[in-house]
Amino acid sequence: MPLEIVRNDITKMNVDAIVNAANSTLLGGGGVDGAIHKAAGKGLLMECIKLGGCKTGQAKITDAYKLPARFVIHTVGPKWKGGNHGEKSLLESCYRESLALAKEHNCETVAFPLISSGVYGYPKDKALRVAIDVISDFLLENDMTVFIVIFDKAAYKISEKLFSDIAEYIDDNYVDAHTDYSRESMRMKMPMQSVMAADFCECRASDLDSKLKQLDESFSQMLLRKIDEKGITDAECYKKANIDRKLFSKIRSDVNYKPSKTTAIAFAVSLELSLEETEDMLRKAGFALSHSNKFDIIIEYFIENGNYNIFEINEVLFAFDQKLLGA
Ligand code: AR6
Repeated sequence: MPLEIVRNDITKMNVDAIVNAANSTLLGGGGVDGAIHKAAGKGLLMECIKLGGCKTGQAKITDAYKLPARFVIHTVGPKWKGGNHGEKSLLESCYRESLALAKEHNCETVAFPLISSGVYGYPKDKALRVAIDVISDFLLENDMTVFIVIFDKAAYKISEKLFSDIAEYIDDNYVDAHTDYSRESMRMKMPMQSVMAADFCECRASDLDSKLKQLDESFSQMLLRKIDEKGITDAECYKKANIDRKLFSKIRSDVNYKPSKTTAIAFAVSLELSLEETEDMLRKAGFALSHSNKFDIIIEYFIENGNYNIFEINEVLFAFDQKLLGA
């Protein structure tokens, strides 16, 4: 998945580069900066001393010493002063500059903390939005896997309004899973062997043969047809779906490819399919949307509201502890 939101300690991330939310001296501090310096060891500070500081919105790169990563990219986020002092564009610049440095050093995987959202006081939901917007724009043009590392999920929240809208939508639509369970167990009580035997007798071999010849369009065929109908390129489609190129090529070349449910939905979202079309596409991959689980209801909420921004959907799925869309 090109952009992933994960919960972790960034010093543990096994990636090409981790990004440090530093201060303009680059000589260490508290928060994530302190944790990175502590885990990397003295060598990092020695190299940072030679850099001569860094301006807000800019970034500099060093080795990562004892960290599992290869590089540390140090960037200086803005201090939050109410939002009218250019904080947003400075924060955007932190992400852009860091990504440019990562690209220059051929990094394939990069992990960011939520820059400025701790000591510097940038509201976490706004900081996350900036991170997602800049990174997803970058990924439209570049192949890289980028992680946004959320450290303290308790403190992290999506916008109150969106959260409560979705919570309400889930309340309205959530069917107690027990209903499904009891239906399922009823079905299991049927004498399966006799049902199967009877079915088989009724269906002679030649019937079966002709039925097999009338196979419906497969998932992969529908996906390629929809890409053509929408007049978009393959790359536009898989990037908007947060799917990497290799997986897309696999699907393209295998007419019978069976995607995971999250991959199938990611494509439906990137193609901006209606709910009905989404269900059709899911059926082709052997899945359905139901009101028995939160994941499906959240997806339905976004499609019904015509919001096809996969990164926003993932932000909400993350907040509700659900699997994210993409590969
Ligand atoms: N892994 C991932 N994220 C972390 C970790 C960690 N180990 N530790 C904290 N965070 P902050 P800032 C999160 O304060 O706001 C320093 O003293 C944290 O929950 O580290 O940019 C510098 O030297 C928060 O969401 O950075 C500067 O003086 C995010 O990282 C100043 O703080 C950023 O919090 C920079 O402040």
